[in-house]
Amino acid sequence: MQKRIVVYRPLPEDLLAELKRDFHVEDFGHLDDLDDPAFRAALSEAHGLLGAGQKITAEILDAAPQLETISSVSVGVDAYPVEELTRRDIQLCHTPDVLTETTADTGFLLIMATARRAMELADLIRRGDWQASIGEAHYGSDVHGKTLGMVGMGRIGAAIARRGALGFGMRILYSNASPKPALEEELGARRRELDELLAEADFVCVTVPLSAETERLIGQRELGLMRDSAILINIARGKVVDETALIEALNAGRIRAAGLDVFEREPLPADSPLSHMANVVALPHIGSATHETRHAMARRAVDNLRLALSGERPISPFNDPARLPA
Ligand code: 8YV
Repeated sequence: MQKRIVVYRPLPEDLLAELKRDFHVEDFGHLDDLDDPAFRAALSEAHGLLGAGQKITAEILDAAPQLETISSVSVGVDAYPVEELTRRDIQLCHTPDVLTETTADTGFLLIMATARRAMELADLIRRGDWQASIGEAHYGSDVHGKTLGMVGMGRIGAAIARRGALGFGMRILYSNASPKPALEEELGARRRELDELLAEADFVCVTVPLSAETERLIGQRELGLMRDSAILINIARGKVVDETALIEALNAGRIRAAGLDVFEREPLPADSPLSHMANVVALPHIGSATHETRHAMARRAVDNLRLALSGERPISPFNDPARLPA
């Protein structure tokens, strides 16, 4: 009997066809509502689930009694109840590595765009307001030679730090649960307590995964420690930063600008001040969104799922249900 897979995020045609050769696939394309009755019916018989972005709850797992594996088309796993999955002996897989460099590019895009006020000044041209050579009121600030403070120094954090140190001659500080001696050696990076990093950095770049420990890690107090000339970049998850406190800090000039690819609520509500503040560059969660990388992520998710459902070790498992303590 073929195992059954439910897909709730669009997959490239070639990968969908590949999955269909080995499995019974029910493809829901882009599914916004996981309460959809047809999805729930499919879940009741599913052995594998492939998707991303949607919150998977214990209640959804109850509706999927045969489920063996969830393969997420993402590196972040904050949408999944990881302990609950492990307790139920369900394998969770994700897509690290293949998106590291693209997401680091996005981080650097935000560093450059905020520092040099690229969107604000490009808008000036769009409005037809470039009437004379620009003056001090429109100057940005340098990126090269400045201090880049990485909040989190995982794969993506390291890739941004590498761009900063090797491409732009930046001094790198980082706060991370564990020291990174190899990166200290390679990039001259220095580990700091978060408070010290916030006080010293010209750019504070958040790359930590969202967890109970990191939710609202950057709040009013932390923003208050930053220099008034500093710029905050968030490419991790919106909830790592207290958005209300951020808006206040930006409005009060307590920090210079923010470059944001992620928000507390996504899509960002149109009436959010962040959507139109001059000192904010807001992107619609495009961290990994290139043709090449999204295909590579889907490829990895399909491979993970196929391996796990065939009883083999997936390429990038997130949890380890087999090693569950009794
Ligand atoms: C995607 C991401 O947007 O991988 C992640 O964790 O945040 C992004 O690459 C994600 O797949 C959400 O759909």
